[in-house]
Amino acid sequence: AFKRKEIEQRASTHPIKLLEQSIYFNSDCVSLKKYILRDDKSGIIAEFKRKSPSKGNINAYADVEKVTIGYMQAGASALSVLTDNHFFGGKNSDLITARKFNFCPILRKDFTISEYQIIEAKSIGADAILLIAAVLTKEEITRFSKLAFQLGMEILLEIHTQEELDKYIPEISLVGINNRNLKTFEVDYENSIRLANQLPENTVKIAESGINNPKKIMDLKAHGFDGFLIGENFMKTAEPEITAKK
Ligand code: IGP
Repeated sequence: AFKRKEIEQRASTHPIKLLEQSIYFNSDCVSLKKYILRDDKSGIIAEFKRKSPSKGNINAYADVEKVTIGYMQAGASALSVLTDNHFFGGKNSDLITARKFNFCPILRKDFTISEYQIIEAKSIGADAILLIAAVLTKEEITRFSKLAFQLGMEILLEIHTQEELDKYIPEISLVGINNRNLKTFEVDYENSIRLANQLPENTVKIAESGINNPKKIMDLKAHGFDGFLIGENFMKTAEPEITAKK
């Protein structure tokens, strides 16, 4: 509910007309799918995350420029930047800064529940947005993806359960399977592998959350995952950009 309030507030100070004048709104996006599938890259989407509901403070005052440049130098395929403030301490300006200093796909990580946020994502320089099946209807997923595609962005659809799999639509080519249950914060890889096996062959499969060592990446890769979304394991250290290199 407060997400809606927050959006309403931003919509009054930053109306769509203004967003549409941003240079990023009028620029082409970089394809997340292409970068994940490039074989000279790790498949890792490195996430900039200041705090989280499960862990509290992770690295509240981290420097976006330093961390995101370091992530890319360490071999990440793409970046994910949290812009939700309430739960994750993120802000739109974090993504804008990441955009200024990096040429690579950037995923805007937020709880997207309205069309306004999709236009906003494009205007701050995002190449892809996350849609969380747990909080959206299939109709909303269809409508929101259509708008994102019109703006040249891609969708990463996040699922965690069998029921959420029914909200998948074939227009979406990237599916994220969250290893972590957003309600209990429990991490379950078996669940992710089971769901991945049920996705169409041609979807790009991203394993999300709780990944904290190279062996897990190898395991998940062997089970058909193409991409790996990693935040906390990098961010919890004083120098996330150095940890990512290891
Ligand atoms: C990253 P981790 O455990 O590596 O920090 O997880 C990412 O998967 C996680 O931040 C995430 C998330 C989300 C955050 C997955 N789905 C939805 C906000 C909203």
